[in-house]
Amino acid sequence: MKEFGELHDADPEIFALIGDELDRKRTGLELIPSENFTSLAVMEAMGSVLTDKYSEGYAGRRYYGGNQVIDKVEETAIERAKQLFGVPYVNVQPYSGSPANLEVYLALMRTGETVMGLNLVDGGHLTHGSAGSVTGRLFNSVPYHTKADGYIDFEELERNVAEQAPKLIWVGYTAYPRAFPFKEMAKIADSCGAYLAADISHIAGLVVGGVHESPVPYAHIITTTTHKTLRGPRGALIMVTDKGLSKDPDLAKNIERTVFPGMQGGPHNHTTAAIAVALREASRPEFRTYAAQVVANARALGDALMENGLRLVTGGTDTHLLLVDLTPFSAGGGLFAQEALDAAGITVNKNTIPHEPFSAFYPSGIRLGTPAVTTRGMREPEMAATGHLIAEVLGEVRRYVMPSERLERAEYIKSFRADLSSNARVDELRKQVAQLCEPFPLYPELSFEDRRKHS
Ligand code: DSN
Repeated sequence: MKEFGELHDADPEIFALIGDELDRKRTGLELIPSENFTSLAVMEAMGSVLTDKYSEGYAGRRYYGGNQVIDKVEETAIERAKQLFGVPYVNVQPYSGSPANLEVYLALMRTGETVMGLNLVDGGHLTHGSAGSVTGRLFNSVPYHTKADGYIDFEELERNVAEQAPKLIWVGYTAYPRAFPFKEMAKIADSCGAYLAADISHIAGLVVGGVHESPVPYAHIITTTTHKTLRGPRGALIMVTDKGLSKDPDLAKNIERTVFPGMQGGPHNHTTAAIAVALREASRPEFRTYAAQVVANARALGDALMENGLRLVTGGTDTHLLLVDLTPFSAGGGLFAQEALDAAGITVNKNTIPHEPFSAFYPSGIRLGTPAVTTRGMREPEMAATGHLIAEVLGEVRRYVMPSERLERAEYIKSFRADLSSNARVDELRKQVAQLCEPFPLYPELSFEDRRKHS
């Protein structure tokens, strides 16, 4: 039993809050597709003495003394990542996905050069050139889009590529429920000599688990966060492929210099160690079973949602992720759906849908995924039950329609929240959610709960 006694005594306030978060997770369905539950081994590495050490530089080339052990930790993480993904170069130091992606730009491009990534509203990532991100301000961003059916519009992309000759094209998405089209994107990037960077943050676990095609033969550079389907700590990797090194033999060196000293200081060694642990876990045969179940669960959840009358963007999924289109009953209704589901113990996020008809701030969809519930041990029968519960909760709020008049929205949302807090059916559904979770105990070894009761 891990009782966190030191934390309990030193800071009862934070101890209690961590206990509250554990309760929330234990009694609810975690369906945010970019979240997962790490192993206790990963958490132990994160909570280790490695957090105390400064180690700017790279193994054998550090600016501080005392890095003999840290060098081995970092080399272990690098070696495991190289093996697992099948690439010749890996940098394990990026603090997280957004810095990793910015480091790719800064290694490859001068400001003002052209980048193409999927439009944010259509399922792309902020760092792929969106206006709100520094990547959209430093570089000339010409986004590509999805068609009304939710699939990528390759014709538009090919036209723009021929006209604009981008330096960098991103393939990789945060709200795209279909297989990432590495081969098609490589053909387009190669046609104009652009670098192709695959951001596989969402699907890295599916790639190493053998249920999604690998970008390695197609991309020059691959970035990924380590905490999504890969089930590691919050961190990131930048990889260079053989294709990347053939295009530019200095690519790995440039990435390395850009990460440190270009953008970052001391690496987070506790995270590096936890990444190494997660990579070892992901190399086991059980992880392949896990990855296959993530996709099977997403399909089962999608089927259940559709059987219960909900519409999915593209009509389904190839991955861990589903996008529900709420427009049949509530354009702009993502907020109502997210908050009602939250009240019922089902965690999702409101999300834009392709050709979003309302607004990016009040979007018309919700995004769901199965990595966390699959880690918890849930399978198709639980996904069928989850789909039914989601449809029931949404049924409770489908009468709410976001006012098109901006000034009316705050009052309308306030009254929605008041109604929701007294909705007895949502309370009842919350109990059913907790019952569904009960046979799948989460972190049973952690005893925050008991200590909190006795404190
Ligand atoms: N915030 C992540 C996601 O939820 O997809 C992307 O950075």
